[in-house]
Amino acid sequence: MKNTGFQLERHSANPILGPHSMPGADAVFNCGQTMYKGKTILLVAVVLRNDPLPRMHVAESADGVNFTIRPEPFITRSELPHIRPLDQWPIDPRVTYFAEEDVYYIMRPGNSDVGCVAFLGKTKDWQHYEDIEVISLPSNRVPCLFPEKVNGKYIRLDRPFSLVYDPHNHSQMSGIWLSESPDLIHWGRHRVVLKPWTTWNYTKIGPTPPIKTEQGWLEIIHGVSQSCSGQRYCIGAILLDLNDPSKVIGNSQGYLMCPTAGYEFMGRVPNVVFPCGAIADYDQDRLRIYYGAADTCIGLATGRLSEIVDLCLRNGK
Ligand code: BMA
Repeated sequence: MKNTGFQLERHSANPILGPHSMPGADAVFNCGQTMYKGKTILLVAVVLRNDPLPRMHVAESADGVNFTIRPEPFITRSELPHIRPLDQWPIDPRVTYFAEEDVYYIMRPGNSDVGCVAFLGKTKDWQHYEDIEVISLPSNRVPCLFPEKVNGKYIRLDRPFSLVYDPHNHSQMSGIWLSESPDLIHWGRHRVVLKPWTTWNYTKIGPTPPIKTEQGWLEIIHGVSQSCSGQRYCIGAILLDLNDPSKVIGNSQGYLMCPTAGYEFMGRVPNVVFPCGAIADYDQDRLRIYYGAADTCIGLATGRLSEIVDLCLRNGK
């Protein structure tokens, strides 16, 4: 395997959000991320000390570092009768701005006692949220939407819990799949994109909403491995073909970041850096990743967009 010394750079103000940012919070963590009217918007998962159900709040920032969390939740357990029974642990939102429709789609896992499904919702203005549909059977986690149609179809990535037995290392693993839809509700033509391939991710990998670049769709992923002290979550990247995004054309091979900071080790779930998306500042050739750390707080990590794409292309499939 090709080695890489590349590492994302942690912001000196990390953790930029956490339980300290909101009265009564036990955790402010994994967040969807996007730009709205020049501001950075994070849709953060919040666990309160005295409420058994997480909720999602909007956090806004003019400089991308100092955030204000709105006190009222933006997404709570759905009221819709076809969604509510499946919506027992609302976390991990993945936000996609769909320019053609000027709408922000939010995909999230619906955790429930009959399994984990995928939900679709949307907002136009970050004031009103609308749940739309249940868009997968269980077990399916980590659903996320492409920011534009490809060959006339909506495209999504996700991770079905297809616990495939790997005869080579006697383990089970789950990988990334792609599907397409004419209307965002009905999904089909499922394709395997990638299965776990190496030490830092051999248990499972999961996608985030892709970032368009000239060379391909940049996909920031998480990867999970297992040791005698539990699971470790790292961050990596792959590059997908622009016209056939089921085809992997680049791979960072090594991780871009693994837990090394104190706030990534110490918390509710130690040893976790977890991305739900990334923001490309094309004019500055910069990628910003707001990642959940130890399921407790949020860190900001950055890297040069072109360097990450080059790394994927250089290190290959
Ligand atoms: C995953 C998700 C994430 C979480 C991670 C580590 O399965 O549930 O929300 O950050 O586990 O606990």
